[in-house]
Amino acid sequence: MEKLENYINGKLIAPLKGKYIDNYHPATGKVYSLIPDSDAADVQLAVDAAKAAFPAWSVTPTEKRSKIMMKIASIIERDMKMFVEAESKDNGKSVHTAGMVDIPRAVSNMEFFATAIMHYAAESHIMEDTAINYTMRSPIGVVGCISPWNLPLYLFTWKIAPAIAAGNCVVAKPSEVTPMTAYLFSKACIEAGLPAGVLNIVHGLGGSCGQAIVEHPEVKAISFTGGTKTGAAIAATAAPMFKKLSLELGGKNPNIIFADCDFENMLKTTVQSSFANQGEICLCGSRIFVERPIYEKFKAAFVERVSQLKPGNPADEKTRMGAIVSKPHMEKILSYIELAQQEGGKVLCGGKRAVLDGDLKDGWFIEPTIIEGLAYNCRTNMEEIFGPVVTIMPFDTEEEVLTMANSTMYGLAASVWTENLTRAHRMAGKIQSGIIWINCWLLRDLRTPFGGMKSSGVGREGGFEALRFFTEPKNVCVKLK
Ligand code: TXE
Repeated sequence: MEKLENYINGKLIAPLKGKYIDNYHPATGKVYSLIPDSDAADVQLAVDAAKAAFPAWSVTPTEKRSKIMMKIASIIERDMKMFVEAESKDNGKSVHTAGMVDIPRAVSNMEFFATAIMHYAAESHIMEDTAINYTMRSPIGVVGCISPWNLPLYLFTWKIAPAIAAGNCVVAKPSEVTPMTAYLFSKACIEAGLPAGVLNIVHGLGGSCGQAIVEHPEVKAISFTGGTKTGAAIAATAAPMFKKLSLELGGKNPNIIFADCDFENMLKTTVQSSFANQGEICLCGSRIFVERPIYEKFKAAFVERVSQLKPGNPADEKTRMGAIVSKPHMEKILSYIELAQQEGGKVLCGGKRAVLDGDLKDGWFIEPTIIEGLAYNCRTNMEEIFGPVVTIMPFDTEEEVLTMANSTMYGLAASVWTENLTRAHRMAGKIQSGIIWINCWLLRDLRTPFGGMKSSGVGREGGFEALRFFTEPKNVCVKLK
């Protein structure tokens, strides 16, 4: 049984106490590797290494930092097949999704911030002939990056890349549910010649290893992506320690479809925005609102299209619906399908655990599920399910659909489908989300501010927003006479 190792001070090492956690293969439900069950002592080693590396790394010329990051990106690209298969096996997602989304985006994340840092300049403000102000932006020091299981390497690198590009040294913890590609990433860092201690990856549980990172007094900023509840727990620890916090949390995103939409394009994309990555993307559109004149037409077409989406072997190139990431998460999703029916919902397709054959018979698969007939403000429509489950509801007016769309505690993303430009802009102005897609979904420009409002998070990632988060600004005012 393969035992993963922590990556600390440039070396792959075992957890100090020699304790390990089972790592599962979602498609078979079986343990296939072990990961370090690290604790505060391992985190201390990582913080010491990061602290020791910071003085040199923070003054390393940006061109040199950039070159090493580009080298890491090229190694991932060279070993694309290995990373794709590892991601698929670890998370349960199809090799198609890992190969089209996760790993290429991890490469893009490294390349984007390796180049962004070369163009990142600070501001100056001239007080006529009295004084010159300039803003110095320097790296913070040792920062913590904690990432989730749904897009493992994609979200892991989305944090690490800007952090090290800006000259910080990192103590990172991937999800204990999907540690494999972070482990492979650490080997790529060693091969690329990333100096020891610049990045340290400590594997382990959130409550012990993750908590130890968040509460460590020498970790000056925390960038977290995960559940809203966990985000609140992290904020409760970090806020009184005045740490910088970036929190990318849950979502319950509306997908608003007007009768004048480009129907075929909307339908194709809505299948994607509902069930991509088994619905385990915080940006998925899980509440679908359809203008009444096309509600029945949409319902029939959507059910017909989704009924063809069969959960299959994630390792098969043809599979588009993989396994759910863990048994507890599969049970959580199934419990929400149960709840929806108790709340009066009608399952139009799916609704059950899918049982495959052969060695996948114990795998964690759920049929893509569509439910109608629910009140817009019932629990099923208010709480994040984070699986292949969507609800559909008709609406009659813009005011009505805006009230329903904005009624949850979340505010991450939304899609609006209409050919009426004025209406599109009007809706975008009134929807309470950090990201709004008009006639598209998951179309991403890495320069844009990424994140949500309300209980979907604090702060923004992406582009110069991320470099601003990972630097400390200082205003210097120089009198001229
Ligand atoms: O996330 P957690 P989980 C949502 C989704 C899901 C729910 C819980 O609804 O059902 O969150 O998922 C680490 N201090 N999203 O359990 O617990 C943990 O080890 C420090 C949306 O996977 O938030 C992991 O590395 N760290 C989300 C990371 O936090 C802690 C994507 C995420 O774990 C910690 C995933 C603590 N006290 C789930 N507790 C999105 N926005 O995309 C846990 N961790």
